[in-house]
Amino acid sequence: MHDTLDLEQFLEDGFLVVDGLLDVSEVDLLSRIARADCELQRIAYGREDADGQAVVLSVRNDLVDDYYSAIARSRRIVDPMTSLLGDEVYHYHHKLILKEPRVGGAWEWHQDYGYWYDNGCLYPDMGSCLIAIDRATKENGCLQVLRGSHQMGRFNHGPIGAQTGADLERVEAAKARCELVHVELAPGSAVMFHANLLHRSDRNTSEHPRWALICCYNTRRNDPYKVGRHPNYTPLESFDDTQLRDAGMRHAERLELPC
Ligand SMILES: O=C(O)CCC(=O)C(=O)O
Repeated sequence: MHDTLDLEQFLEDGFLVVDGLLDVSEVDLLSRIARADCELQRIAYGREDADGQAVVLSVRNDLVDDYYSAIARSRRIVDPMTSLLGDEVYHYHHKLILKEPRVGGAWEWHQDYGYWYDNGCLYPDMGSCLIAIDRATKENGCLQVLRGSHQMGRFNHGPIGAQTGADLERVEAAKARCELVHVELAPGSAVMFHANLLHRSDRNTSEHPRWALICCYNTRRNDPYKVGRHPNYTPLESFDDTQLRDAGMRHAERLELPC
């Protein structure tokens, strides 16, 4: 993960796929925890796409003693993110995307920096790691990206449905120049992507759910100049594999799940 080739690829494409970031038992535990987690359902909310179909998500700014937070702290993500973004990273927030069969809405074209710019982040030196909980395919609305579009800088963003989307005239021009990639992922595999990468996803028209955990990071030197919707710089204690496993077991025990 840390060799020069991967970094060059990330700088060129704006994203990097990491197969098997979580192994089969780890992602199975994540899936069981998320599906048994009433609190997750309680705080989840919908954001309607341009056609009025809602995509459901649950966002958390704080790191607590649970499996989602432990994954966000995992060195398997934090170390490569540090290399890819070229600075110490801190946890900006994490979220679960709950795209349900037949009803899960689309995400309109956007850049995450389009969302985060107004939070006082002066640089686009930010990134996310999307980890597939369920297999992500074209049919269930996997992430789509425009390869290399992060090099175009930030587009203007405005309302589309109940979401915030990138200027569609510019998106069309970007589509004519950049390859559209459907990022299909096996459960446990991940894609790390730059905050200026244009991305979207389709509605889930399939019979299969498409849940994912997205961990978002900001860099230390990009500490927001004002208080925004997500945290300012806070040193991130990263976790080794034992700490990750132990956090998963504690979370499963609290939910009374067999580990
Ligand atoms: O999971 C997806 O389809 C996209 C989510 C996304 O783009 C976001 O949360 O900013």
